[in-house]
Amino acid sequence: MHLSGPLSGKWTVTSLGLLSILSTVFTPAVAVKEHDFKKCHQSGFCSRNRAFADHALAASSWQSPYTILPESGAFKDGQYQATILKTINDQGETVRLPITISFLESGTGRVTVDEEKRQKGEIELRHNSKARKERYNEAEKWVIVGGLGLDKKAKVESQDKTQLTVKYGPSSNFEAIIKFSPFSIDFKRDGISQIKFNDQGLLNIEHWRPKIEKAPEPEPEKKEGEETTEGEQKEEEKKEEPQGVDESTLWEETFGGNTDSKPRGPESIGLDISFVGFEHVFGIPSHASSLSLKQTRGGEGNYEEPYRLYNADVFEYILDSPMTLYGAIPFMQAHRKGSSVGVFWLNAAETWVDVVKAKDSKNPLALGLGSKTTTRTHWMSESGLLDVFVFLGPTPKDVVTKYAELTGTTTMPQEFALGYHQCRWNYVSDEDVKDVDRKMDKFKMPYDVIWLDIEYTDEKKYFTWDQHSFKDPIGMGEQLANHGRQLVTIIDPHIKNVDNYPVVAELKSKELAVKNKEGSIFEGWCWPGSSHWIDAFNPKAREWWASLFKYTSFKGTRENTWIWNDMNEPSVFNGPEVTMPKDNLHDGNWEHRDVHNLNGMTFNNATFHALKSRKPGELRRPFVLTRAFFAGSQRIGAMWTGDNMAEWGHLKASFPMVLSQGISGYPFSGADVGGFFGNPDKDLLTRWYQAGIFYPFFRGHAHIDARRREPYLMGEPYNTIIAAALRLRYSLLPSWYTAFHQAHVDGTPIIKPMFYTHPSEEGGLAIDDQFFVGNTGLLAKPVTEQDKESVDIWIPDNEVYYDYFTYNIIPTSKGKSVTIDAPMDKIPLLMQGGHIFARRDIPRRSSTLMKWDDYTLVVSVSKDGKHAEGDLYVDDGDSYDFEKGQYINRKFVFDGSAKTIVSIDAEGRETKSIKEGEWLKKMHGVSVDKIIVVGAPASLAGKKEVSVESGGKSWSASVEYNAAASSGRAAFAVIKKVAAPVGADFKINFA
Ligand code: NBV
Repeated sequence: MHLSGPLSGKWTVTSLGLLSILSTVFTPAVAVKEHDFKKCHQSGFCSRNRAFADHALAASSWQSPYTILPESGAFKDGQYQATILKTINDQGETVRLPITISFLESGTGRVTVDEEKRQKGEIELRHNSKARKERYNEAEKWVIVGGLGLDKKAKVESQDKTQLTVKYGPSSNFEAIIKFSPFSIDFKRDGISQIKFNDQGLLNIEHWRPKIEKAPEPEPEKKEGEETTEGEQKEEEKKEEPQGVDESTLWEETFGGNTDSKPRGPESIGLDISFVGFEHVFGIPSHASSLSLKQTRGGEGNYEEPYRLYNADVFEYILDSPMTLYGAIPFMQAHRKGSSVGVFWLNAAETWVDVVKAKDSKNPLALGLGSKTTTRTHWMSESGLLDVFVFLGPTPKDVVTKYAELTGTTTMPQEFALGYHQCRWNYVSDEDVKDVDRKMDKFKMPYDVIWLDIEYTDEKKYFTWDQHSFKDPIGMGEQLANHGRQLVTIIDPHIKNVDNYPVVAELKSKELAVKNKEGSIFEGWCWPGSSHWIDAFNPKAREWWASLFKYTSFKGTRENTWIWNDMNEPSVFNGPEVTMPKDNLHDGNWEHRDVHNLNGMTFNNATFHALKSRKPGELRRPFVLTRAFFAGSQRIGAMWTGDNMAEWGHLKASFPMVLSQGISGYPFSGADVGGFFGNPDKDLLTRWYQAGIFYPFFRGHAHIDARRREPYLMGEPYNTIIAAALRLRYSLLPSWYTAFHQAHVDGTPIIKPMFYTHPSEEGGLAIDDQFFVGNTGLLAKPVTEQDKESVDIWIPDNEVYYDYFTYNIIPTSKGKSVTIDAPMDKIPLLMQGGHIFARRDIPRRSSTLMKWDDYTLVVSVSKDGKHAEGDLYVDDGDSYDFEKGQYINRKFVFDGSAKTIVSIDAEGRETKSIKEGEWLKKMHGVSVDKIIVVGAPASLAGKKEVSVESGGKSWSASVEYNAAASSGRAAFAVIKKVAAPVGADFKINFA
């Protein structure tokens, strides 16, 4: 049986039986069916929380029903613990919500609210469900890897009956003013409010309650044409709970023919978080939206819907939309000139976020002059704890690094993973793969990895091969290895429910699959037809999963085989919103509802660990790609933005998306080059390659129905142009790797938006189509529009900017845009003065084959001619030996006054102190061999040679100096045959 073209309606199938079943449960689509996914009003808790907000904001006398019992509070060792009382009815009945406010050593604040179990309100499951009767409290276990140490120096500065003020943070300049009644918190830095919780009174913790079956009230009889009077309306409102709850959505909910049994009833949490004086908020990926988030409660140019975070298989997604996509990171940064702050909402349930911006002017006569905008956000999650981290900056980098301290940083990748990946659904046989491999060579197009989509398997049974088409996977792997290349095979979480498939037999017999609400194995539909899903929350399931990847188990794989995890939202064709029923059960009897957004990460994590144990004694960095993700997924591998389309709009949308990933702690990201669905024309594909070389994860991919589009098929001049783009990526790989290392160290984004690099320049805060690459000073703005032959690049500062290719000095002015010509064969790329970055210039087939090549340094001298500096980080790109000091981390400094270029250890390590392993020893033979000085000082003019000193020896290197040209080209010098070992200190003297 063989399926192809399943989503376009063009089913070719050898088993009509399966086809007819599948097509009834999963109808082919042309574009995302928006109506397959909920809008806020179709999600009970979202609409209730929005209604709650409307009610609260409309009523002038609204008072939030949450009060801290002052006598319940105690502050100890950096932590304040108390009980919040929530008044739940007019009779003054209350429920108790324990609150913990932690002040962490890093200066991060954390507010956690749980619900106390009560005798009376003790949760009674309404159905025969085995679901756990607690608010989900294990998200932390999956997400947080550090930074929870309490700040013992945090202290109560003042306290009275109404409030408590805690001083904390690195210089005790942070403050949390906790008001008791109604409960609210004002987070200040240097005495100025930055973030406020419950300032609008939208805190809403839907307490557990028994369901009281009410007999339907008879409608009061009305005469024809009679309308409800205002007075009657008010009476109606009074009958509701003080919070204005609409009870119709509290219990069972049905959407698209699926009913969610909701055994625990309503239990959502909602909170307003105001960013005081901030006009821009960023983050909460993934959405096909702008980097600076839009308002979501209507009005011109705004969305009507909140941003939604509910991992889903939203193929052919629409652009400029707050609709949910495949992954979720509930982290938000707010930024204005002089301040950056952020919050991390640690909750893995379905979440919606409303964003509203309001001008607040202290002086009503100021007519808006001098008024500030405050962004008010409203967070709503379906279940679980209220658990929010607060970062007070003050810089974007501070916010990002503090977030990374909690959730971890980008995994240090396999070096090959930074090269180009060639994918399609599907390469049809091992011969096909080998042919593509040869053709890429023939057309001199470097690439590192070729990918196999689901059709390589025997009827979608993972860990098997289609014996007819892939007769010799090992031979295929060997050819790739001989060219320094890798293979990635797809493994999805749905396991085909069929006889004679040992994988499913074990999954069942060992009871390692996700269960349905009754506690029996969950069965749903996906590519293989009837399937079960591994429950990677279960440690035993992860252990078993690891056993499947051993070279001896997954036959046909070898050292250069790696894994792609798709469909792990999880995608369930016949499930609600194409995913799993929320009342399904995971390990520990947690409902799927509680953990949905974590699900994909746990599966991806299981695969990551499986790859680490494929062979005893072999400890290499795994490479895994995931589609679904959550906060923390950055520690595992790369993600991509899913099933985009071969349209210019999708190319353009990819940059805000990738930038958003980067500032949300998960920079190892990219979009399918060429667009997954459809057929890009040659211009679009070429522009997409020129743009894709700037995605941290750079992969071309195509749908099974799309025409073949390997880059060499484009013909001239496109082939040459694409090959040049690929070469540019490859020559800059040392700088990309260095940027990845920085991301690994502290969570720094790999490509950086203007607000991040130039936080004080208001004109750049919303720009999301240009970016700097790592610390190279390379400023790129890919062409993303049809027939465009120029781009306008916004210039953030007074530095000099050189064209990357011509060395022309670009006439720029700070805060203004400059037009750069960009005919089809030109990539708009500028070099900001003041940087040094490394390249490897020898063209080769793959990154692996460049391993021992010498380096070129490019020095782009600052405007004043005096300075440039940069870094280079190198390690073996494969093992974990870098954790034991087996790496090279250099800092290069050009000093125009001293007339020197030096290389020193970036961390001040004594080279001799490192016991060198094999790789480091071999690196003695690798040099910095060429240095190109752009904006070269006059002291290099007329020089034929300069002296090089290293390791107590000195020698000379030759110089070619080119004076500035009337065309605008800067003076530049090429220093050749430098022969300075890359791992050692050196000094070049051009006095
Ligand atoms: O495995 C097939 C595809 C894959 O090519 C794509 O990249 C994924 O995002 N997969 C989705 C399943 C179905 C796509 C319509």
